[in-house]
Amino acid sequence: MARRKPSRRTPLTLSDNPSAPVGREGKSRNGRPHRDGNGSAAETVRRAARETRDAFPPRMPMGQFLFDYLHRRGVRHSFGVPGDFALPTFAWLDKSPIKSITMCHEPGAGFAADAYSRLNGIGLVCVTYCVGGLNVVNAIAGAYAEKSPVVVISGAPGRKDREKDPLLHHKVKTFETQRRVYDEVTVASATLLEEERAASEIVRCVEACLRHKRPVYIEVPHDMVDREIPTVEMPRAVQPSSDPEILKAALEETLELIDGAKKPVLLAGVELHRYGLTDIAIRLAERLNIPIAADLLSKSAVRENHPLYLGVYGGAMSSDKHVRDYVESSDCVLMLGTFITDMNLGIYTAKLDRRRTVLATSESILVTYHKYEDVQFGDYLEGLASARLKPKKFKHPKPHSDPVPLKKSELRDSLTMKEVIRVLSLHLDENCCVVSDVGDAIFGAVGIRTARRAEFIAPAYYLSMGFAVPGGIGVETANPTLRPFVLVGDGAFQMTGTELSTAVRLGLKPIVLVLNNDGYGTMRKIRDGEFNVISRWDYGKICDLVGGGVATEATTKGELDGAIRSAMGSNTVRVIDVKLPRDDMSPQLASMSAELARLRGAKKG
Ligand SMILES: Cc1ncc(C[n+]2csc(CCOP(=O)(O)OP(=O)(O)O)c2C)c(N)n1
Ligand SMILES: [Mg+2]
Repeated sequence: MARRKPSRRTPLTLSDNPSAPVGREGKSRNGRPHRDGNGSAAETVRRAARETRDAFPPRMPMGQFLFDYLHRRGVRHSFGVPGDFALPTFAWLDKSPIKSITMCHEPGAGFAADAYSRLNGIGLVCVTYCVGGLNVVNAIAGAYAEKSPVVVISGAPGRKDREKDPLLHHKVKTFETQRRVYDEVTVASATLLEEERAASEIVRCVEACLRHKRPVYIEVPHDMVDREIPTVEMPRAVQPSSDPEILKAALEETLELIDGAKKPVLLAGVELHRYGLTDIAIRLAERLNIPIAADLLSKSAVRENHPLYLGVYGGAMSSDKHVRDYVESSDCVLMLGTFITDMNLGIYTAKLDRRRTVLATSESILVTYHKYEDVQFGDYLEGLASARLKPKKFKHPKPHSDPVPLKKSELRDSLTMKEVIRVLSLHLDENCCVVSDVGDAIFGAVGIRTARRAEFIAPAYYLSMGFAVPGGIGVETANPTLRPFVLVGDGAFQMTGTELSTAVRLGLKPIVLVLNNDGYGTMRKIRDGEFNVISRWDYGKICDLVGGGVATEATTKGELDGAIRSAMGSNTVRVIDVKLPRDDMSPQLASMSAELARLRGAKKG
């Protein structure tokens, strides 16, 4: 623990982010061995208790052990595309209890597995060597950046094939190329070239995935996967523990800060959801009677109609002015499980002073200027929530109210992003999951305020276009009771919209709102040019192409309302081509661009 005296007001910056990339498996950023992660432990203990009862036989074919192990750790579906080097592995997948889903293109498989993992706690992608594996790297990079636990299995040239380093198809440079690329976007990797070590390598990678909530890579040579290997026992999850002295010191300093503050606020970060700790954070806020704000990545972690819920904070990108005002004038901001990203800070427009912030994550606990390591996030939260706390005086500046229903007189009004979000909010409930793509979909989604709790999933930090349509497939596969509401720009739809074909084949029923503003709208706001022009598609025709689903167009509020209502009453894929004016944008995108222009102007002056 390092203590230094604060000298003057220092803003919280991106480099304060304790959730920045960790070292590879087994090492922390400072090179010291990693202790086990937090909330994952609770899950792992539960799973281990349930699943170690039936030990593996002493020897098993590698492919059987691999998929049995993943199944015991919670994987129920795999997303991928086969290839010749991967076919023997796919044959084992077919025989396993895991259902294999073939997607149109590997990026779609990666995005689907990412969304699936966010809901299910672990997910799986199966692909072939390099042509397939390298196609998924971008999606897996996103999963790494946003802490989503995806296992990537790639078929590969055989052990025998590698002997004289021949030029085999799909090989890039060396036989290690793909694994080395993956080392940049995973916390553990293994190539299963030895029978004796294969089982322990599989266990090491899968456990690292669960522990760090980040992707891992397992390469399976085609001539190894049928071989008998000695198995290992399911590891018994050890409950990781905090250093009691350091935990005590971290709690004391935090409680002192809270005690001396008049208007603390809790920023509920995405790790609360990933590690299953949201309820403890809510208990803390309730006992203290302080408001809770979310950020874009963690939106929906706390139900939005909770009496203490303020809205989404993100500097100029905040959902409402009162959220920004409250958080930025708070004298104690408790950031619990938050990733400090430029998006969460509203692209540098957030104003948070380090002297009054606590930033607690699975990596470390930062209380103002002091960093505490060897403290488990869960222990720290529990310590805070069960401490003697004096409730604060808090009056909600804008208590939750249900979205205002459409008036008859406005049904014929043409649509804007703001109104699309309002109409959508009228329909969402706890059976819905909004899956947002990148573009104004994600900025606009900040303004979703539902009467009941709805899930929200988006690549809100890594920001890769093409996430939402395949992401919707991952969501509904992980939880068939959830109806995905896919918000996707016309540009992003042109990237992965063909995955609706997979949705139709699987009998899924996403409701896809193509936010059609004729091109790369967000880019146009930043810098316009020919490069922002894309072809005009007749988006509804996708249903003819993929042989299923029903398409509608919406140009007015009434049409959109009717289309969503009809979609919710149906059991098929729905595509709504939402016609938006070319120069329209959500209030969040408008205030972001205005603030950025002001900031730049101020600098120039
Ligand atoms: C894979 C990928 N390529 C490029 C970008 C850069 N980019 C961000 S938003 C955007 C335009 C998105 O267009 P559209 O999906 O139509 O949404 P709109 O901005 O019009 O709302 C682009 C090209 C990106 N984020 N991801
Ligand atoms: Mg567009």
